[in-house]
Amino acid sequence: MKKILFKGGTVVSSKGIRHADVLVSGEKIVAVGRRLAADAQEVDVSGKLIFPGFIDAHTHFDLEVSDTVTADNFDTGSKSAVAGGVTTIVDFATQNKGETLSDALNNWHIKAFANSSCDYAFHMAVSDWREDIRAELPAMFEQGVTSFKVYMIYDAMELNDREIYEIMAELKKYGGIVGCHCENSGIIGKLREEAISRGDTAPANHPKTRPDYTEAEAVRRFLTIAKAADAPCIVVHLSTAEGYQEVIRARKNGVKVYAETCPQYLLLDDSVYSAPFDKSSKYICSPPLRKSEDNRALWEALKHNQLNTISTDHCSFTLEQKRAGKDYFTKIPNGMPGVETRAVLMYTYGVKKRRISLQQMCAYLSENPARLYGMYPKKGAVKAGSDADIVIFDPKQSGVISAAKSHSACGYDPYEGVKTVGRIDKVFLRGRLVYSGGEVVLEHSGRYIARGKYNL
Ligand code: DUC
Ligand code: ZN
Ligand code: ZN
Repeated sequence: MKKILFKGGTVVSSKGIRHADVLVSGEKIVAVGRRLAADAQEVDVSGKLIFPGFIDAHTHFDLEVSDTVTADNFDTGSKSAVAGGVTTIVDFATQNKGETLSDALNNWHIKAFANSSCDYAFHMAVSDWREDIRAELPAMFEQGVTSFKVYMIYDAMELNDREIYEIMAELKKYGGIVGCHCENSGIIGKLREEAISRGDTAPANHPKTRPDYTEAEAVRRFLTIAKAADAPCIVVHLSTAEGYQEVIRARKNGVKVYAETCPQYLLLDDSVYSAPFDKSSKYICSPPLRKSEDNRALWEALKHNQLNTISTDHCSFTLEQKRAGKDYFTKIPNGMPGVETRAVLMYTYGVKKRRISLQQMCAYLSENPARLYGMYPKKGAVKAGSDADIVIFDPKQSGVISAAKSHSACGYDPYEGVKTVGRIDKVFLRGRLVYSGGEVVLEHSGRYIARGKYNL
């Protein structure tokens, strides 16, 4: 069995940082400690940080939506992931109306199989709740799908409160957990119609027709449903201070609620939407970018460990695809890339700006998603027995984000020109070097990860 000994690095976990060597044998970490010696290939990592491979628990690769398909499929999306230090993604297998959950899961296995350069798992997005779907749930757990997503808005994927309640109550029986896209569909739908009929068709109308209270109301309603069903739940891509207040309120009322945010809700704001179409359309995502006060409130929440994960909602479309909405903002496909830049952005604008600690960065990007999505300690830890998913991070390097260097098929980067501190130096996936020197050096070695039940 091939052995690798990482010598002289600083190992990061949610509990602390320590100088330690890491010994890997085959696919596993076998020892972490001072002055380890072994008959192994030595990798000098002095001056570098060793993180457990990052997990992005919110990606949309190869998703058909808005009459098109995302620019990134599992091939390009997963290469972009490993270039960002991500060794595991949890993508959303998405049920189309009329399909079974097994259809959706099979479709996602076909999309990912032999195409992914990082390990992958699936949540199941339920879009069509029927009695035969209820009967299928045990089979999902048997196949390692233990978390589910519901949408309160989004064309054909939208469910009503009763359906969401039924899904939550049913999944509770199996130890499942439900994440929700929380936006008020009725109000937003009407505001969009009114904007178009007034002739307000430019991208700037996207955030105006999705005001912060439409997220807060939906968060509150979702958490009320969770309380009624007495079920644990996740608010995904939380974007507003008001929505955050609803999370805190529900926790005080005994609701077991986890919350995810994304770099775009921490670092970007809605001022970008006043730019000309080719610039502003790049930032059209749902929920939209918010105000700098919202950014600040979410950083503060992270500082106090009140949020649980930072994922990306990577859902990329090229500028050509975005131009489908050049006459009507409602036709712009929603989403932006992010899987490649998350870690370095969180290091630069989180850790270096002292908004979060290095340990918190590790928790939000690796350990917490591993626990929340039933993969810990196989994933999310640099510990004896864990998969040897390892990020060697060089804190002394700096860089500038540029689409020209990106591995995504998106063609642009929302953070183009942004200066960063720290660099992903090398990435190991189950003991094999997959990324080094700015290149993906081993393609398509990702495997499906059947997950256990949530445990955070
Ligand atoms: N939001 C987006 O912007 N794109 C895909 C799904 C989502 O929730
Ligand atoms: Zn969503
Ligand atoms: Zn999403």
